[in-house]
Amino acid sequence: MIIKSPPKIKSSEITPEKNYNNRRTFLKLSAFTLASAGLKPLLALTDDSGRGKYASLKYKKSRYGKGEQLNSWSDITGYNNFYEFGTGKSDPARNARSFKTAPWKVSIEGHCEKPGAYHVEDLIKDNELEERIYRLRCVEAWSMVVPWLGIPLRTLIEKARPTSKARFVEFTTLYDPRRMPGQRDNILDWPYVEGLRMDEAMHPLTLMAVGVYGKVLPGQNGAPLRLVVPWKYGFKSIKSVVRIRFVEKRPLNSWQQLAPREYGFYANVNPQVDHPRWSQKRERRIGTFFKIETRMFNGYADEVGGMYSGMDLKKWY
Ligand SMILES: Nc1nc2c(c(=O)[nH]1)N[C@H]1C(S)=C(S)[C@@H](COP(=O)(O)O)O[C@H]1N2
Ligand SMILES: [Mo]
Repeated sequence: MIIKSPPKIKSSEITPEKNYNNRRTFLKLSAFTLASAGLKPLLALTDDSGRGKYASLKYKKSRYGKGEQLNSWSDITGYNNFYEFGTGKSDPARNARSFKTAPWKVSIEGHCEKPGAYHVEDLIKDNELEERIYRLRCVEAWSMVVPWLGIPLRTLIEKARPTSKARFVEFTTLYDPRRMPGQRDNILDWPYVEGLRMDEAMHPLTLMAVGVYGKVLPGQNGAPLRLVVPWKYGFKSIKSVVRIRFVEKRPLNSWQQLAPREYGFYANVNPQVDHPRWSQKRERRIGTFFKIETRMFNGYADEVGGMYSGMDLKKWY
């Protein structure tokens, strides 16, 4: 993301103070509870340092993205947006190096029959993983091709048994400024929040990833668990998720909250709808020189277009 013009809005000016404080307290508490509960170490997905050695995972190949030219490991793990670890593209690789992601629990909440706090390795078993090669198109008009390892979010949602009141899914990143130094600056109203409509969340392309290039996700890519929604701008693909909540109302995602004229809820890749400060018609594939045309829904229109038929995509950007 580029933050030039508006920023530095205090979160207290946007969110009613009371909500804001409640949210903070809740997340601080849960981080504290997890850290002090003496949870069993994660074996399947991480070594016991919490990161670093990246044991190879078991996974099956899938049909997605065959024939695409993959970006390199060093592009994918060295050029990142993860503002919790700094705003420069090379900051996350440096600052997330010592980020401990084991143990890690994910809280499933809201309108569902099986809420609870789950170890990440109980939610996603490594023998369930598949490789999905997806294009990732950042709102800043660059892109990459990434071999993710994950499971469809749908699989996880079905286990939670959402009720008919669940119309949207809200995702929240860890809030812990001691471990995520970027959260000491008021760039966004931390923690980072994202959301999907239920049909988008249930779409077979929507992935929860725990790995990349056959290895456990490095910190800078959103370890230990991150969302991947390939037809939407990259900011929808929230990293280091600690909470998944089934809600009735459309969640207010972090970038929309910061700059609602620039970033919407849907954030579908759309070359026809420019960002107010730059064109979205073309993109630069990281590692290449010439720009390429951006495709509607990032090239996934056949699969996902139907979910938006009849919607004015200029209005619902
Ligand atoms: N929590 C969190 N998630 C985030 C971000 C962030 O700053 N914080 N950046 C987003 C943006 S703008 C992009 S383009 C992608 C980048 O993912 P990658 O670094 O794995 O390529 O992560 C998204 N998820
Ligand atoms: Mo992005």
